[in-house]
Amino acid sequence: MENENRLKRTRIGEIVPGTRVKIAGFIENLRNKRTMAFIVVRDITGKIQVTLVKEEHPELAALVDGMTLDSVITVTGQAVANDYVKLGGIEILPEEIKIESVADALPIKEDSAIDSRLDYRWIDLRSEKNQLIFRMQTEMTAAMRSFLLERGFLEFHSPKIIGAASESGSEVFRLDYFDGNAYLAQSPQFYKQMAMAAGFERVFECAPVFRAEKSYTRKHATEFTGFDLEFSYIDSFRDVMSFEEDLLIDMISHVAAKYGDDIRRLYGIDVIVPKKPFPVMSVADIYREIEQRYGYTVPDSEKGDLTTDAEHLTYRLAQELFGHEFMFVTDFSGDKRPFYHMRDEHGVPQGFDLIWRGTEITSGSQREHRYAQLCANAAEKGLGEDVKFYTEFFRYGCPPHGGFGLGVDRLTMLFLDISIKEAEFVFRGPDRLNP
Ligand code: AMO
Repeated sequence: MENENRLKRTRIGEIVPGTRVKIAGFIENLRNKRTMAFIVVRDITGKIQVTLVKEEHPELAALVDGMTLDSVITVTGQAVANDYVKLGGIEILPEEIKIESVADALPIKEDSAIDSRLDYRWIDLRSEKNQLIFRMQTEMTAAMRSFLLERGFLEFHSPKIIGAASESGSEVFRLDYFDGNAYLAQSPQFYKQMAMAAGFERVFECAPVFRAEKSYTRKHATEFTGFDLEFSYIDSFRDVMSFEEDLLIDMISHVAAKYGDDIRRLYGIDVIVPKKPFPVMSVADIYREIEQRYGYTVPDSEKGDLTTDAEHLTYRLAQELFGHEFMFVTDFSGDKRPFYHMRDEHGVPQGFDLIWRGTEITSGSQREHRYAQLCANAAEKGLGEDVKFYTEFFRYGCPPHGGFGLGVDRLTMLFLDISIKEAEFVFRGPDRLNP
């Protein structure tokens, strides 16, 4: 009995036939026959069949009668090779079974409507297909984190409760803060730049971002995870673009190596490692090309920026002209870009968006680090007092710098061709605050 207690749990994917094991997981399938019972148990690493000959273990046979699908059990027994067993040719012959938790009948199925699935997200997430989303996402952020740490970046943690509406003021959530108000950060932008003024030189953060946007699309959430970085002593925003290319190539190579086969098997999508350089086009050139090639004319009110339709067509263009999945877009008009982007002598913002598979995944730029110019840019946008705490960062010396923000949920959805509702662990949208 002492030995029994000491047997450690083995994850199903790590079972070696010919050994005695203890496994635990959810009941995926249950066939309770007269003389035999077949229980398929699932953990995050795989599935295995437990084969019970009832005559040999009448006490276990009685337990099986109380089992339901998705109940959680622990099984101790012998792992044996058996060519007749479909699941990896291994089965467990049980000596002991413990029912850890009995499940009620499940309220959703894999093909239930997305909103019902989100109501019961923890059940929805039990499938191999959905768990792959988060295994892949873990590889994505781990690869980017390693890439940056190897290059001397500091990981920092900026506040999410802030005293002034950041960037523009229109898209922030306001909350009660004791006797006054506070806001939820819509980007770590100002704090990334504060770190540059602090002499940190290279920083990144992977953290929640809040946007009070009433958008009901495949790609908008009110809370998402931003992967943001910033670095000093650049000569141009082109340095920032080049850095992002290297980061993405490295990250996508890691995802392809670790999960490329699973993504193809479960989602039918190839992970394609992009080549450097990524194509670059100005907004004006893209508009001209998509008008000529696809007959799409951007509405006047949107001129100088990319609409969602234009983003989709930009993907088509990237493939037709360059055989590439990515496209950097530059030369946006000044009134469509934030005041902290550096402008050239013609007033053109020194920044970019990056489009992958037809969706924007990044905005970035060289920042305006000269105090007087920055204040002038802010004033031009009518943002005087609101951003004063931020412009102060630049009064006491600040290196030239730039950076970008990547949407982690957007990257995830584009890898797998799913909506952002499925790409987030728990989606937050205008109508969704639960669970
Ligand atoms: P931007 O506002 O473009 O730039 O945001 C950066 C990236 O975040 C993702 N994103 C979103 N993802 C899900 N739901 C949303 N509502 C949403 N909004 C944005 C996108 C986007 O490209 N401070 C700048 C970044 C910088 O210049 O460093 C910023 O926040 O992938």
